[in-house]
Amino acid sequence: MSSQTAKKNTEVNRDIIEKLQAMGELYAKTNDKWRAYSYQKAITTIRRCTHRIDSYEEIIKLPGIGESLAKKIWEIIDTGSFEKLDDFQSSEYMKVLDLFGNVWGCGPNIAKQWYDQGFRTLDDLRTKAKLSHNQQVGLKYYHEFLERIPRDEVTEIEAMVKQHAFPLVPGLTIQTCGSYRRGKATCGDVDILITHVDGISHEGLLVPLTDSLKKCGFLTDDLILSDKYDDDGGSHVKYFGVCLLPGENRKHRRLDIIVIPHDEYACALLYFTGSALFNRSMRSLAHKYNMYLSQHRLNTGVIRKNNSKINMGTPLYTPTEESIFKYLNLPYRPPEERDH
Ligand code: DCP
Ligand code: MG
Ligand code: MN
Repeated sequence: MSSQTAKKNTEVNRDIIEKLQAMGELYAKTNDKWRAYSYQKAITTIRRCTHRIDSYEEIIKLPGIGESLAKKIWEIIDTGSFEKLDDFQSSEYMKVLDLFGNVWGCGPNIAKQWYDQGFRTLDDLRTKAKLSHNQQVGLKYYHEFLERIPRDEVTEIEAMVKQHAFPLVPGLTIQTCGSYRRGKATCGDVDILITHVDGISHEGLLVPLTDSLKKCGFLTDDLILSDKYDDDGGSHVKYFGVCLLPGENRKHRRLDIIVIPHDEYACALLYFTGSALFNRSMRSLAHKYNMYLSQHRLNTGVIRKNNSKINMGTPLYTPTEESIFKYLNLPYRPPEERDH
């Protein structure tokens, strides 16, 4: 798509698209996937219109837009406002879903269930809801987890992990990824990737490492510790938890650690550096070349049928992130340029 046409198209019906987008996002938050999807479809259709839409008859003729949605679009054009969106945005329901949706690990589904059970405040959750261990942790640090972590503090957290890891296994490669590696001034959490060049010394590291970090009081709560092989045959072991640096006025921070075999390093580094949006477009590009990019490897010669892989293909040699870009015919992009 030429970016010039795309720009012109979205400009001309921009107010409509923005309101539909906002409404679609609210539906997604309430887990109304069907409505969220039909809004998304309508947005795609309207983006393709090169002229200003100016009649109801025209809207109803557009593919994939039914009567009820067409009426709403006409309301936006005719009156410049969208009452249902305004009501929805200011409703108690949406405010509560936002509040609950910010408990770490809670999706729209759980937030909605809590609302339906009659809960309206964090205190309601604390005193009346039946919470899983992770939800209790998420609630305990609700406000702390919403605060961004200054970059310098991420560096301190990384140093603490290194200080406990190196005595266990000398020569480990320890790299902080996520938004930190993308150069952000503040981060939502700390994402640490660990491997060893010899290809074996990373094995069995995670449990002694987290034990050591618990003993000194740095790790305060566990969320996920997983050392299972996933369906891709990968052997990432991961720890999601909560840490607290020593000293006055410190805050509890979310810490993710992934330990991987060295031959998966470049793909894991690429994945864990993100952003999530960037990863999605890399994966769909791989798909186009009949390849498959995961956090473990890049496979070529993949055969798909109806979107499921009937032949997994063969893994390519990916010693560096650069090599992955090259296979996908992309110019290399440094981490700071991987937000989209
Ligand atoms: N990731 C992904 N898809 C997801 C979640 C994560 O591809 N659904 C990858 C890309 C992310 C990386 O994992 O960059 C780390 O995940 P985070 O949730 O920690 O995201 P960021 O570090 O990018 O941002 P933040 O500053 O919010 O932590
Ligand atoms: Mg992160
Ligand atoms: Mn993370």
